[in-house]
Amino acid sequence: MKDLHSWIDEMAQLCRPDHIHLCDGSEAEYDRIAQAMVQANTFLPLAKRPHSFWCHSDPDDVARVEESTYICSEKPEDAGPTNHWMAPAEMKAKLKTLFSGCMQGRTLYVVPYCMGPLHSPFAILGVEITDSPYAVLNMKLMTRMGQKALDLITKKKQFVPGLHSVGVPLKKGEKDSSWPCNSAHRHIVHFPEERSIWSFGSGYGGNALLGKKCLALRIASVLGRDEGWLAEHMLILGITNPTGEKKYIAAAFPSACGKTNLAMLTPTLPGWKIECVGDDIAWIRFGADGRLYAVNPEAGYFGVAPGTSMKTNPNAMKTITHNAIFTNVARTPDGDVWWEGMTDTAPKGLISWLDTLYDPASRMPAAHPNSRFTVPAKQNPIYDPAAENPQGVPLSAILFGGRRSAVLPLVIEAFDWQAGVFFGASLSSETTAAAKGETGKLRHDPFAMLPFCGYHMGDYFAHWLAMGRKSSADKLPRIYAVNWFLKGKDGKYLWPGFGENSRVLQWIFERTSHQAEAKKTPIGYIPESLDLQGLGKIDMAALFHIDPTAWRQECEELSRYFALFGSRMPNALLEELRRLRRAL
Ligand code: TSX
Ligand code: MN
Repeated sequence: MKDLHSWIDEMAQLCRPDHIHLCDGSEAEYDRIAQAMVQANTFLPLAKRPHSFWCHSDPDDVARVEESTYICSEKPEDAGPTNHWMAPAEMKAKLKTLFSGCMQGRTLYVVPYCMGPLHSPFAILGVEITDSPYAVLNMKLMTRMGQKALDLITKKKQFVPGLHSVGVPLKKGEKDSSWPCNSAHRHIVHFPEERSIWSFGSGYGGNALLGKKCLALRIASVLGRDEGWLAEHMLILGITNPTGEKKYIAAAFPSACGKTNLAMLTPTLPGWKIECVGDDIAWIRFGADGRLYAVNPEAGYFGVAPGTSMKTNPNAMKTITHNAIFTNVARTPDGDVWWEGMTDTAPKGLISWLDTLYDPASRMPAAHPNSRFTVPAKQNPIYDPAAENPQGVPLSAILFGGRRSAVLPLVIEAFDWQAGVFFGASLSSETTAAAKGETGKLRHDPFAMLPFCGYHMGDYFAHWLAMGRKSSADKLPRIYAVNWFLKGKDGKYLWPGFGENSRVLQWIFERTSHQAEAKKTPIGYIPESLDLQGLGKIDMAALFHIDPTAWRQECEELSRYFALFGSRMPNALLEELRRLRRAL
């Protein structure tokens, strides 16, 4: 592994910053950088939320950029058909040109960080070099950042290097913009064999906070493949029944399915309790007892704001009352934040995410649909006591969920691990207005990992199958598919969702300890019954209807999709598909 100081020197010579700042992660450092951002007009302190700031990005820099995201493995076939690829040497040459002198007039921040609890066997160390003070502060909230991580890096002589620049050098005396970025030359690049990250041109979210999607998913998925563990796009929650028995569940959902809401669920079932380990990423490996254990590598939430309210997610609302950064939300004249769905009606005198007086007649949203809050996870009132357990938490169940208005029932249990891997590989979701492109179109997103797998997705499926062969059925978590989004003939949602999902979690909880009955269907096991006490009329027949014609079509579609992965598509999953076809 590279020596930290020689790497910093090399990158500084390439980027030519005016100053270099090695981050210690202290509160004082956070406050100094935030103050400078207030001076520079990037941050606005929020009168209604202590130690919190509002900011907005360039309108061209509002989301991850999949079209500019690359996996530069030595061989193109190791990146697979679902990733962009370029030969590493060619990409390196391109990047060196882009990064050459890109930090002139700026400060180069060295951000040492740890993903996972500091002394956990799961922990992975990283160093992000960035010229974005916004990235530094977000990394402080989202990771274990600073001196302690640096000490571990020095001791272990190991870290994942990540270079990031907004890509806008400043001439002497030139005034900076409030959100510098270089949208025309964006590159989010991963070198899986070298285990390094280079990100140019964007200051937003996953493009700039390299610990999150770049390290904890794309690079970590490669490490997991090589070392026999899993890096997953999953929430982790703890669930306790009325007699005090506790279990842990991990769940993968594509975007716009309410992953953060489920991670922080307030159960409507009396006596049940849910606590939050993580809302986005799970690193999962076997313990000595043959069970799978999960840690959340992150230390904060970078959550989508719109739709978050005291009704949909009271715990998130209580988490973001202080020490938060709000990006691209609207703000009120009295120094608070607002977004669509936060309250039924918009406050008067709103300032939109673009920092102009909001005109409700414009029919544009006041907050950007991908606007975010960044906040420390430990502020969550239901932060799980075991969330920082260095050994992780033992998983009893793994859920795969999508937004499907038809076909997929409310909940279904896989016959076994292999059938569960088939559930994961089959995951798809209907697009919403929040994403660009056509609304209501079915998009495949196997394991909710399509944008985040750092290698060939066919090999990834094979890795999941191999993990299942390392233990026994009684020790492995049971696997479920869930779908909160079924609609009736009238176009209305059939299931109330949100806190009522605790009724589905109850069935799953009890299934994993042989306390609940199930009926066998061609696809898997469905509940014999659910506790529906206190709910209005629920059309259980529609929620659990399995339409053979629709399922045959689903099989046709999956067969076409799986063909994309060619010879790397595991036979076992094609066999699952054939078995399902026969059973229908
Ligand atoms: O997050 C959601 N969850 C999971 C909650 C733990 N959402 C929001 C998705 C967008 C991010 C849901 N939306 C859920 C859900 O379970 N279900 C639905 C669909 C739905 C929306 C509104 C109602 C019912 C279902 N009810 C009324 O409008 C009264
Ligand atoms: Mn995510």
